[in-house]
Amino acid sequence: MAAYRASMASSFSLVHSATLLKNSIFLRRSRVLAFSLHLSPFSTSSATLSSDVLHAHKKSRQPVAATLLELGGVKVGRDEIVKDDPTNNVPDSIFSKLGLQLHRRNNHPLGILKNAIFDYFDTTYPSKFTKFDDLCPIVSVKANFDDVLVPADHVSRSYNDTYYIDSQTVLRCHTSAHQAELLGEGHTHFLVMGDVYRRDSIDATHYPVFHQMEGVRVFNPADWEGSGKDGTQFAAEDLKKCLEGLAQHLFGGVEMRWIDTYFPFTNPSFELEIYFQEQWLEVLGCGVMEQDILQRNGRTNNVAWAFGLGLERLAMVLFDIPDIRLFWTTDERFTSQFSKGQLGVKFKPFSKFPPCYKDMSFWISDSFTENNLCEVVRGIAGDLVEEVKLIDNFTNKKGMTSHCYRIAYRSMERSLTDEEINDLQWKVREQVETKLKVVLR
Ligand code: FA5
Ligand code: MG
Repeated sequence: MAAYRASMASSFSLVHSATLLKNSIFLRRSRVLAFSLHLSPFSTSSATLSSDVLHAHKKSRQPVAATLLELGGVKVGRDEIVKDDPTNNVPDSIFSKLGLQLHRRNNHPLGILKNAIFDYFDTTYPSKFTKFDDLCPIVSVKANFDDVLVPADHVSRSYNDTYYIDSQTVLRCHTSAHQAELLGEGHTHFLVMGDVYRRDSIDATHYPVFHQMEGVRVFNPADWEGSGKDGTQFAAEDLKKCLEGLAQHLFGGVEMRWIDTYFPFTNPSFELEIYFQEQWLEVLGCGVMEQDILQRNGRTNNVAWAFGLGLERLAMVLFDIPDIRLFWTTDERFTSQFSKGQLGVKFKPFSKFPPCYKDMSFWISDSFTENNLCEVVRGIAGDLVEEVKLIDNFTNKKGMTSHCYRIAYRSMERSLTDEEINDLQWKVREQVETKLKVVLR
């Protein structure tokens, strides 16, 4: 950790701002099935299915074909996760990421960051926090949403935002899916690190699989009595102190600010933003846990704080990683730059290939959503797609709405040929028309 300690004394600055009440799109799910993922950190499971792997650079590690994932002794087949059923919306590109557990690789930026966060908690609160990093990402709707009080009509529950295996089972969309279960088991201080899944837009900071760390700390009345504060105020202050300390530990000099926000499971709720690449980047959500969650799990007289931190966003800042897709590359020119315990080593781009832009205009249907479009594009282009951006939007006199999207194709590893891109774009146009019921212009 010496590598980043050096900068700690510099420009740490915190701007407290109580502005915007933004509605965050988080997710969740419920019971962990009776198994947990136990793939070797370098297993690529069914990675042969994903187009990004098919297009991988020659030097890359080759995937091992497998149709079964071993989940804590229980074998789960692709057919149980990717089903041709209206209650299932998990594509092969997502299935191919299950069980990879990038956060359990000590030489991967996400593993290095996870270990550094664990270190911070071990040092600051010796022997206090129990750590989990291999809880199964397949959870119940109850665990993901109900148990953390996500309202029945909340947008995060929709098929547009969450990957459903069936109507009662999802791929967790946040690590908060484990809060209730762990509280119910009697844990009062815990960290949960895991892969989470969301249907989302496509750009440099959004990817449909990413990693979160959940933290929960429960207080007893004795902790806050005598402080002159009520339990909520005490917990909120402790939470901010803890996370500011973590940011100091990881970054030293970085500009950040607190934003008041809303989550169904905390009140008050906050987000921490870090200034990166000339904009404010939201890196975590947190707050004082709703009493209902504590009470339902046997903690009647307690107060707790909770946070959910996005590992990729933090790692991008720490390691200077410009695009979230890089976390998934097996190109040695990326992987060889990182090693265990080396936090804050700056990534040196091995080469920069030009992007290729393709525009596509169509009349949308009522059911059109950008997430569905992104899913189609990813399904065809995999990690060759860098961004999908709405660049024009108008409604004509007849009430028909036209959208124009610009798709940026760029490989992180090699140059793409015109022929290859035209072929991808052709397939995208074809599927957009058939699957999304839009009319191309
Ligand atoms: C949540 O997921 C809440 N469960 C966090 C929380 C936990 C709040 C406990 C309160 C108490 P949110 O949707 O904002 O919140 O996601 C948390 C973080 O995950 C974000 O700040 C961001 O860093 C990261 N994140 C969200 N979506 C993506 C994405 N598509 N790609 C990469 N990182 C993402
Ligand atoms: Mg958010």
